[in-house]
Amino acid sequence: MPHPDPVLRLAVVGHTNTGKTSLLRTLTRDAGFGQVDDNPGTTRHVEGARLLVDGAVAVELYDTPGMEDSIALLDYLDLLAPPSERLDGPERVRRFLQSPESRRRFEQEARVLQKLLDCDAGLYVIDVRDPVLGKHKDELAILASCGHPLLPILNFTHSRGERLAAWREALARLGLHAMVEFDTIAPALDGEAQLYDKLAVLMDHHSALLQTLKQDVLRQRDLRHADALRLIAELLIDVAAWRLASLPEQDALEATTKTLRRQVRERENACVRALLKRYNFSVRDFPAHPLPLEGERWGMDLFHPQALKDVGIHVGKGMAAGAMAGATLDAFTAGLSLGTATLLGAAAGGLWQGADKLGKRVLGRLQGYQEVSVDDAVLRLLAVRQLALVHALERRGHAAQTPIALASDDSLQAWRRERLPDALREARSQPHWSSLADSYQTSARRHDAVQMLARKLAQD
Ligand SMILES: Nc1nc2c(ncn2[C@@H]2O[C@H](COP(=O)(O)OP(=O)(O)OP(=O)(O)O)[C@@H](O)[C@H]2O)c(=O)[nH]1
Ligand SMILES: [Mg+2]
Repeated sequence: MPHPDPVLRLAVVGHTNTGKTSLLRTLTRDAGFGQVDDNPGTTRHVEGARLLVDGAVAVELYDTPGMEDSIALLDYLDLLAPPSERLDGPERVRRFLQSPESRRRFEQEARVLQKLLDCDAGLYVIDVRDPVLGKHKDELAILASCGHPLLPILNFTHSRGERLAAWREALARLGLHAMVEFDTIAPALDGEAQLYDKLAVLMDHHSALLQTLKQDVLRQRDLRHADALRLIAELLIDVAAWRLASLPEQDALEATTKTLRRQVRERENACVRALLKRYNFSVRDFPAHPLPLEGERWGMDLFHPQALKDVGIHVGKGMAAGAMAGATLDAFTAGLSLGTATLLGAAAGGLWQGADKLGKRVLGRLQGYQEVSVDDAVLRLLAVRQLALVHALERRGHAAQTPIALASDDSLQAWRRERLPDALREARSQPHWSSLADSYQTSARRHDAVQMLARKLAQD
């Protein structure tokens, strides 16, 4: 038996406007692939894309123009190769491809059939909102005659008016029993895995490659998830540890709080951008999140007590309202044991700039400064929001055209109500753990805290 070609070639075929280009976008995680439009006849030429495993090409996917006039084409095929000649499917298609009409009236269809002949299999994309019509049956008959496996991809499964049952029955009557539901806008979490599994059943020769591809897809998904949780954990540690010194007068405290809020918003914003990037989406996908971030988002400011209440986070009596909302005046005392006399001595000796940051804080406290930090409730809101974003990103296909909308639901109760995780509580007393601080230092303990927090986030 000849050794199978190590690269699997798949033609994405189907009626016009069923979401073929959209399927390519979602499978390649590339929202910039090809042209997608509500109008039929958008894709006019065959265009390829590749799926890599460990840097090597595993699959070549080809987007093709939509089939439009299959009823007439089937008649023409019957004319070119009457049944009495008993040509088989691929022979009939080849004869058509040599005919003059393949360069004129049926130019689009010829491109599709040529590509499908060249490939190992076809993914036949169906808009399951369409009624099953004669044109679809003729189209399938012609495509099937190319002699390669066809896997129907049932698209638009989340749309109203889907006719899944009718399509399943019609496909079975045409001898197509394996099929997969795959909504290109909102595929199931294991949608790709299912697609490659089904394809492996149809393609014995390539089943090992398809299994490798499937495992890789699952591994990449896990890696993205772990990275996302680490990004959120970093954000939370940075914000929990962050504190600003302020003179104790109300004006000064309010001004410091304003600065603190701006910095925390910017830090959250950086996390949002990093998450979008990790999932191959762009900031355009999330315009609800104005960039750069100012003021209100998700309908409500991060520091507004109502924003916290709206997502079910308990706001203690201690949390200030108005200009001080979301900020906590800290009664922080750790570090005093360092020896304030030494520090005072260092400052007096002109070593202020060089003095350890912790020392400066202690010094500041001794001189009547206050420390402003972020309220627990704000940390809870940050965690809930970022987890909601990850949830949305993991369920979004790269064909999606509408902005990401975050669902508000009752999940993540732990983050709303329970005691904050130990890692965050510890961060409170470690100002140099915040990457916002000049004194920021990476350390094994901070690293462990991020890991612990990421594990906690994974439980939600
Ligand atoms: N709601 C929803 N819309 C979809 C889905 N798949 C595709 N669309 C939309 O359907 C329209 C057509 O999608 P395309 O990917 O351009 O379809 P196509 O089959 O490549 O079209 P042609 O190239 O014209 O044959 C676009 O507006 C898509 O955004 C889906 O699963 N759900
Ligand atoms: Mg297209």
